[in-house]
Formats: sequence, structure tokens, C-alpha cells
Amino acid sequence: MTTTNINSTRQHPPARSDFAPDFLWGCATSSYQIEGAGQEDGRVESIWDRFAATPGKVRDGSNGAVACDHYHRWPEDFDIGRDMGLNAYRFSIAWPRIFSSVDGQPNGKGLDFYSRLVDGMLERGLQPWATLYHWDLPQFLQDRGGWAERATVDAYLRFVDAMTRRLGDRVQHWITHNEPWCTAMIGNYEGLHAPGLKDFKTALQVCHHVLLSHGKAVPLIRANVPDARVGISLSLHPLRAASDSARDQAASLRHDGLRYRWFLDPLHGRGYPAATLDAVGAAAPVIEPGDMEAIAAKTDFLGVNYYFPETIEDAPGEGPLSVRVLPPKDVETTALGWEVAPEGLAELLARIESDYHPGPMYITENGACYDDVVGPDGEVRDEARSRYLQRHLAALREVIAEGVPVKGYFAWSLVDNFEWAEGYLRRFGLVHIDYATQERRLKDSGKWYRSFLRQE
Ligand code: IFM
Repeated sequence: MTTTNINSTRQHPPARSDFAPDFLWGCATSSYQIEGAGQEDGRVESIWDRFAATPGKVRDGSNGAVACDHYHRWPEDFDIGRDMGLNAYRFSIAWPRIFSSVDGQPNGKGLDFYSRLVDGMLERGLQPWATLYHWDLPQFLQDRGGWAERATVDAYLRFVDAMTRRLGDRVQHWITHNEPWCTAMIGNYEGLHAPGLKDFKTALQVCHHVLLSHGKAVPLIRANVPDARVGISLSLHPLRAASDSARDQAASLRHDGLRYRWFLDPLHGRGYPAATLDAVGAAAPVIEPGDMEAIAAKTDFLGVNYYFPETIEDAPGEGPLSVRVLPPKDVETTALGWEVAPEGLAELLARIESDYHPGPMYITENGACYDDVVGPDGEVRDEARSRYLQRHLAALREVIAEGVPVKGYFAWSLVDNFEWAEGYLRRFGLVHIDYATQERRLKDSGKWYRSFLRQE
């Protein structure tokens, strides 16, 4: 496989016809970030409701109680998606709408909501891609220890069973988890996401249980869904050592062990990487007999969420592995300070393909945050986001041409939404939301994606 030449791609803007006719073109969202209706139809508290209610945790003091009011406005949102030319839509299911206690029955109103949602997608030609866990754990489970407890795996499987039984006649594509790294590390080690814990051993146990729940869900989904296609979405970064020094090179390898191989190795039957297990020492998770075999359940696709590369420096004593992720320097960045590096997408995909041959891959998230403003003419002129999309699609086209089997692309995100600890201060949508009025407005980037998809 050759190295992708991004310079050549710059000269040829991507066209839909460059991709296979059956390539999937979607947008992605998640329940807590868009739905709102926090107290409606039997929904119970999630860890994000609790975390956001804790002063200082969310930058603008906001929460997802109303968000984009998608719970009531989904027909309008799906009309926008259809008119944009999407043929797929990735959404997530709020577990707290479905179960209000450990032993209870699933909530009929919650199940009905997602059933209506799926019908609404299908009526508009949007292939539903359901994510079963995108971070909104019911608080009653966190009160019992959350993902650090093995019992949460069983609770998750009951939730998966209820959802796949109800929607499996119409939803073929299932993503078990979104970004287990974030669930485990940002939520339980860095403390920046719910539940806000700061304990490395807990984070690794959470990670193990999340991966285990994924592996155990795979056969369950297959049993409930005819012709199911099951996968997991990982957030991954290509890594660069900060320098050629042996210390930075070794640090980059250490980080790689935890950030990349800790997930992809066990999912592909190789167990946790031995050197990383050694390095984490007593923080290693408790693993029961059969766990690693379960985690390695064969999947139908790999979801890749790509935003930016990471540069790694040796930092003795810093964090569990003595590494530091450096902020980008002298490069183009988005409003969140994330490096814009389309070649990183190609590099990452080529590496995954050569390391694991995971089968079909889908970009289940890719997008950019900018400080969008509505102009006096009512337009949102977010050229930077259009450029970002174009450049990443050009990189994707090249890496597919080199033989990497990517079969679809979901832009993050359909609409502006609750960006976790950043609240509503950060916008990723192709559609602008006025949170005071809930007015939807297609940004220039959404218009660009529309003309790309409609081949205008
Ligand atoms: O908004 C998030 C999403 O929930 C998970 N992946 C990254 C996005 C942008 O930060």
C-alpha cells in the first residue's frame, strides 16, 4: 500500500461519483446531545443529567434537558436530512428512556418513541444506524458502581435485548458502543465527562466491562435481528512522536498501546497488549475466564471516528504512562483547537487495514467545530467546515483507491448540539440551531454536502 498523496487530491475536489454507488452517506447524532425531553414519557436521570447539574462541570452551566428538542422536532430534522440527500442516519438510543430500574420491564413509551423514529427514517430513505450506548448511562446504574461493576454488563444486555427485539425488524445496523475510550478514560480517569471520576484503575475496569458488553452483545443482536450487521465505533488518532529522540519515540509507543492497541488488539482476538498490561501494573482490570474470547466476537464492520492526530512527548511522572499529548503548533486548527489533518484520516485507515484487516470500515464520525454566526442575511457562511469536509472526503477517496475497504461516511453532526463539557458553546452541525427559538437553518456546509450528494 502506498502513502496517500494528499497534494494530488487537493487538485481534484471530491465528487460523489468518485465513490461506489452503494456508498453510505449519512450524518450522525446522539440521544443526550439532541433529544431534550429530559423528563418526558418515563425517562429517568442519566449520568449526564447528574454531572451537568454539578457546578463547574459544563462550561456554560447547561445540560441536555431541552437540547435541540429533537424528541418533538425529529420529523423536521429528518426532512432536512432527506433533502440534503442523505441515505443513512446514525442515532443513539437513550437507555434511561427504556429502563428505570435494574429489574423492571422496558418502558413502552420509550420503545414506541424509537420505533416512530425508525419509521420516520425509513419513510425518508434514511437507513437507520442505531448506536446502543453513546454515554448516557442511567444514574441508577451509576449509583451501583456503573461500568466499573460487572453487573452493568448484564443490565446492558437486557437493554440491548429489548431494543433489538423491538427494532430488529427494521434496523439491520447496530453499533454497540460509541468511543469506549471516552466512556472509560474521559469519564473515569480524567473526570471531564460523566460520571466525573479520576481513578485510572476504575477507568481500565470500566473499559474492560464496556468491551465485554460489546462482545456479549454481538451474538445477542444476531439472535434477535435477521441479517444483523454489528460493529463498534472507536475514536482513533494517528500518532506522531514529538521528536526523533528515543524518549519521545518510546512515549509515543506507550501511548499507542493504550490509545489504539488496547481496543483493537482484544477486539481482534489478540488480548490486551502485553507491554501495556505490564506498564499499567496494578491498575490492570480484573479479567474473568472467557472474557477475552467474548470480546473478540467477530463483527461485521468497524466504525472509525476521526477528528485529529495526536503528538506525543515523553513526560516522566505524568499520567499513568508518563506521556503528554501536545497541543498542535503552527498548524491549522478548528475552534476547539483540534488540528485539521485530512491526511491523518487516510494514514489511520491504512494503518488499521494493514494491522487488523477488520473488514468493511465506516467513518461513523468526522466533522469540525467552528464559531458559526448567522449573518444579517440569515445565512451561516461556514466555508471552513465545507473545506474540512471536502478535504477529508478527498483523503477518503484516495485511501479507498489504495484498497482500504471504507463503505460509508457519517458527518458529525446533522445539527448543532450539546457538546458535553463544552455545553452549547461549540457547534459541529451542518444545520444551525437557534437554541432560543429552536429554528433550524442549513449552513453553507450543509448546502455544500447537499450539492455534493445530489451531484449538482
Ligand atoms: O460530540 C462528540 C460526540 O458525542 C462523540 N465524538 C466526538 C464529538 C465531537 O466532540
